[in-house]
Amino acid sequence: MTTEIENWVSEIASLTKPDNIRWIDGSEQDELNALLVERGTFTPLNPEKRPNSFLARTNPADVARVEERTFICSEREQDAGPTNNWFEPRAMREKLQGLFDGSMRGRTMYVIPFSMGPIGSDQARYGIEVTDSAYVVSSMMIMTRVSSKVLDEIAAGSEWVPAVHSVGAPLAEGEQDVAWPCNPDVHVVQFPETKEIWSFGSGYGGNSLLGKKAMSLRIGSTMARDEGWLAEHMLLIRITNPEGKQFNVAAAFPSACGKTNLAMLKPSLPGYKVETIGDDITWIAKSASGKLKAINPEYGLFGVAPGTGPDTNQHALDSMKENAVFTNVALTDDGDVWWEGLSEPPAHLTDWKGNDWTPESGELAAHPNSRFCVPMEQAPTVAPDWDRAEGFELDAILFGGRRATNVPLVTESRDWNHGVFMGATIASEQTAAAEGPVGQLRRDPFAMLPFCGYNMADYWNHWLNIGNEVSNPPKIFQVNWFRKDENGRIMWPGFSENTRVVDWIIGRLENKNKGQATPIGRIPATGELNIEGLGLDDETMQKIMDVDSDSWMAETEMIEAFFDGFGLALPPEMTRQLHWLRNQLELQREAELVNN
Ligand code: OXD
Ligand code: MN
Repeated sequence: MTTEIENWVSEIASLTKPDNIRWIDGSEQDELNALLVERGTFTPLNPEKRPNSFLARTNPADVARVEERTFICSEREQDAGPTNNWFEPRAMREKLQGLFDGSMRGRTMYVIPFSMGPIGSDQARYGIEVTDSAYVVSSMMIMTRVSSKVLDEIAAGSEWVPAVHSVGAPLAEGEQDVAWPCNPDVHVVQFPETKEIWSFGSGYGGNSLLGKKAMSLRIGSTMARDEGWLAEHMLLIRITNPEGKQFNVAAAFPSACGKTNLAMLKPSLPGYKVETIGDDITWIAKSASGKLKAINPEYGLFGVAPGTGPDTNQHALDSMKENAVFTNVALTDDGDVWWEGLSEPPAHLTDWKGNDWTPESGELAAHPNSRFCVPMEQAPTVAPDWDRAEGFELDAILFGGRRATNVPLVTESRDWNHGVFMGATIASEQTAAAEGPVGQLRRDPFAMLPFCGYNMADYWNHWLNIGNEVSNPPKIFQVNWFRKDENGRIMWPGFSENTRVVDWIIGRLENKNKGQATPIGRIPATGELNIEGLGLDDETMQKIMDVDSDSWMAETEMIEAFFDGFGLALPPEMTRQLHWLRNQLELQREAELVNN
């Protein structure tokens, strides 16, 4: 072990003042789970129903990522950009010193060496998280590769990211602990220049499992900018078509927009196979052959439970049959888990807050952001070689959002730069994964709004550069499963039937489908999308694919206003793309006038 790490650990310990320090090597899972049961943090589930699985109930105030308490502390405010909460680094350090001073009193400080990516891969990056939460240690063991081998890699000269986490609930002498200690003064802080993470107050997922959003995306994106790669909020799958050809596809969707479902897609068309490589985060680098190659830096799934059922994602259900940690779902009377969307509601449950629940209660039994956490290997769809060190060369990148209007089922970008424009302008109706009003449209560029560790406009510029530096970049598409008709009904059946969209995309990659040019990109030509057996009439298909010049013209106004927020940092290419789009819409409008 390096003295650098030892010194850092003692420095954090003298600040936080834990009762003791425990170095974790990855072998402690069972012991910690037993401890969590003893403390009441974990409720063991019925082993006959779900072996070696547990339910955690958080404090009802600690249930989601807290974006307004997430800070990017770069030296210059403009380097955080208008979409991040910037805080002056020295002032933040002072604040953190106050918050963390004595914050681990009465607790054990765990030291977790972890790797994002296969240990030893040139795409892997290492971190050390210290935390006073055994729940965090147990979850980190599922979500990352926790191993003392990481210390060897660091000793051999690899860089590492220091990550400090405390629930912020010191225990006085003899004070009884609560099942879910936390502190309302949540701070999730990233220092991009020194590549450090400090998180205080929350034990919940993205706030406390610091390998995930904090390291793999916020700090990851700044490492990627500096080192010439991309750290993305994307799933990663390998698709085999009926001819046996394989295609690697990454896809970015805002949180809770069906990413896990696509990652484990159960194909509805015969002869297709979809294998899961990752469900949330993808790191993309340039490959020697002029393509982009990708890995999943994570080691487990941390998926939203509600809405997961036999019809929507049987594969996800199969992944959590055992060795699963559930957070904030409901408990059945026979010691198993339940959430809205799993099945018909049972007559009685214990809800996510620990209260009695019946269908008449008029409340959700599971929190809408409740989660399941399982090792990646348990996904029945996992690619046998999912964690190969060399990664997967990308054939296509998809951008999605939850759009009731305007955005067709699938659109292919004209080229890389247009694809970056598509990624920059995706929007989604707000979901439950973050705090805030559900249902409002929010622009979520690259699904990275809460996760980009630097100025979003500089990030777009980085994307433009990366694609133009390789000879054979992936093709970029935009998809939208969620378009609604005038009665507010989602028109496309979605889920397994999204295979049909994948099928069209592959047809484009193979140059078998021609598509049809529109001002916003290429959509399927009539008859190209296989809708056999779906019972969708021509009129509905027309509405699903429609590109309406007037409402798109209005959308360009919104995009322009959004872009204006980035001031001079906005890459001129984005403005050029916007002008191009407007010209095309004008032309379409004129053609419509002539035709009518
Ligand atoms: C997640 C998220 O937890 O995006 O993956 O919020
Ligand atoms: Mn996510």
